[in-house]
Amino acid sequence: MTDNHTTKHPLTLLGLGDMGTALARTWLAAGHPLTVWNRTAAKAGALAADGATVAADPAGAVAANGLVVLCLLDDASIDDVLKDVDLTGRDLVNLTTGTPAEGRARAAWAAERGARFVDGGIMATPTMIGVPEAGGYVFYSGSRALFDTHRAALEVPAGARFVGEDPGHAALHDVALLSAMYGMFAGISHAYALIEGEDIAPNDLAPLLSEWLGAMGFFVGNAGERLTSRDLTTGVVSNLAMQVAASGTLLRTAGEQGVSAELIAPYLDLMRRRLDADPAAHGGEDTVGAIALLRSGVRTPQGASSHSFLPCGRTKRP
Ligand code: FVH
Repeated sequence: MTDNHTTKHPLTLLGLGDMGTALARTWLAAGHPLTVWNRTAAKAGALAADGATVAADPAGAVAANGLVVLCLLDDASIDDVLKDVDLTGRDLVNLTTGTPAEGRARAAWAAERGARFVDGGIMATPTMIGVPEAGGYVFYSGSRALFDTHRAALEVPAGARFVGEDPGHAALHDVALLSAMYGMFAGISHAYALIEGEDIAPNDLAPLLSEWLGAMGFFVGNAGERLTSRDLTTGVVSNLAMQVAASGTLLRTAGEQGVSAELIAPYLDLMRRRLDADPAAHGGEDTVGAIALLRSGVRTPQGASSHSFLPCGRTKRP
C-alpha cells in the first residue's frame, strides 16, 4: 500500500470471481482504496491481506464509495445482489457481460434508483488484466460524464474505449468481436479435425493456419468498406460464383476425412443462397453480400427484409 491513498480514487467492487479478483489486484497495486464484497466471502481473504476493505454485505459495499464496479456472472445476478440496495447518488460501472438490451434496461433501472450508469464489455482474459502489453481493454458506453469522472481509475486494469452514450453499445461491440472470434475458432477446429489421423502434425499445421488467417485478415477492412459504400463488386478478386463452386470441394473433403461439416456448412450455405437468389447480380460480388441474409433472419433466398443495409437484388421480400 502507498501513503498517498487520499490522492487516489476510492472505489467498490462487487464480484470476486476470476475477473473480479484480477481487477481488484490492479486497483490495490495502484494504491486505490478498494472495498470489496463477494457472495462467497472466502474469496475476499487474499485481497483483504493486500489491503482491501471487505464489506459485510452489498449495501455496506455500495455505501462505502461513490464509484461502484460490478463484475458478476450475468445480468440476473445483479438483481440478486442489488435488488434491495440504495443506489442513490452512486456511479455504477457494470463489467458483467450482457446483451445490448440488458445494458439499456440496466441503465434505465439505475436511473430509476438515482444512479449514473456505464456498461462495460471486457475484451481481455483475467491474465491480461494489469498487463498493458497484453493489449486487453474494456468497451464502455452510457453516461459520458460518469466515464470522464472515473476514467483514470477505470484505465488501471486495462485500456478504456468509450463507444458512445447508448448504454447498449459496449455490449454490442463486445458481442460483435466475440462472435467473430468464435467464427474463427470454428474454422480452426474444422481444420484440425481434417488432418487428424493423417501424417500431418497439428504443430506443423499451426504456423500455416496462423499465417493464412493473418493474410485473410484483409477481409475485416474490405467488408467494412463495402458495407459503407454499398459497392459489393468493384475490385472483387475472388467472386462469389467461384467461391460457391469451390465450396463443394470443402464439403466433399470433410466427407472423405470423416469430419462433420457442421461448423463450416452454415456459412457455405449462406454464400450459396446469396448466389442462388440472383446469380447474375450476385455472382460478381465477394462474400460480403451474404450479410444481407443474416439481417433478414429468414432462411430462404427470397427472405432478406427491407431493413437490410445492403443492396439485396431479388433477395427482398416480394
Ligand atoms: N473470465 C473471463 O475470461 C471472461 C473475460 C471477459 C469478461 N468475462 C465476464 O466477466 C464477468 C465475471 O467473470 P468471472 O471470470 O469473474 O466469472 P466467475 O469466476 O464465474 O465469477 C462469477 C462471479 O459472480 C458471482 N455470482 C454469480 N452468481 C451470483 C449471484 N446469483 N449472486 C451473487 N453473486 C453471484 C460469483 O460469486 P461466488 O460464486 O464467488 O459466490 C463470482 O463472484 C462475467 O460476466 C464474464 O462473462 C470474463
